[in-house]
Amino acid sequence: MTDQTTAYSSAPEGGWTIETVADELLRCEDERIERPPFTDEWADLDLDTGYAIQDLNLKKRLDRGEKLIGVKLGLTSRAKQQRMGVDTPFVAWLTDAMILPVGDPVPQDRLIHPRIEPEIVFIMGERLEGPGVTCAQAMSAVESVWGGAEVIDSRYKDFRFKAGDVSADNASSGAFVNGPIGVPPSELDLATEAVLVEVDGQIVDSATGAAVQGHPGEALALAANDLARRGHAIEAGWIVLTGGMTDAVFAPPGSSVAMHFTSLGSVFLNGGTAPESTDPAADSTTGQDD
Ligand code: 0L1
Ligand code: MG
Repeated sequence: MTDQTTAYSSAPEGGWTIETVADELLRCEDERIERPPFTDEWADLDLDTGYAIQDLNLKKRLDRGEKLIGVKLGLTSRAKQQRMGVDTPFVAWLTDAMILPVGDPVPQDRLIHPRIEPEIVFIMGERLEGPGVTCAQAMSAVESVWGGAEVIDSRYKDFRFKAGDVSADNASSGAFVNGPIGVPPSELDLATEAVLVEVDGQIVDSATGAAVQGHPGEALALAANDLARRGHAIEAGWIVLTGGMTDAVFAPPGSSVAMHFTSLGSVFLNGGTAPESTDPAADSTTGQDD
């Protein structure tokens, strides 16, 4: 893990430190509370500081029994970058607590304002370690390719954040589910693999794999190279979510969302039911907050 924790802990800004931001983000996640971005008060909370916070919270997740199972990329497509107003792709952690079993509804009882986005997903056959990894090298380490859906959930009100906020927040991690078909990467052209996003019976968006850094393998290479900077590699057997191909769609209770891939099958998700809340005014699970 990075030693930035020590570096920043003695220099709080706006009263926040790496440790207190990490604690607050996990508390917001556990208690389903949304809050303003920390950069409103801590202007120097940049991407790398966010990574230090993310790493600290990974340690806490592992300490409480979660297992590290892979990584996810954030903001690898123009659609996502434009929507969120942040143009820096970045990497975050996946643990087994984020797996959504096929057929389960969106877990509204543990999320604040979930949104769903289609993803090209890799399962790694070999370890991949940067720096200097190319797209071709990255793809040769992939065992299988899947279509998937990520249920993102920001701890920030209205999903308003800067790069440091969102990297600290583990890239709005919530849950993810893989589709029904996994194929060796040699069996399809990932740049032209398309997805249609359907909400309540209407097609609302579409993209191809090329939306993700020109090719999802580029995103995988980016992840390996970025993680190398942080002292990590992508391990064999890990799952890699390469980033939302389109903007994410709301997933309120009662909604029905499907991601239809050309060759990788369809992923269906239903919005489930509204969680019980003791404080309805604080319950933001409709997600219609921006
Ligand atoms: O909340 C967000 O949209 C940031 C995470 C981005 C996830 C992605 O691009 O796949
Ligand atoms: Mg995503």
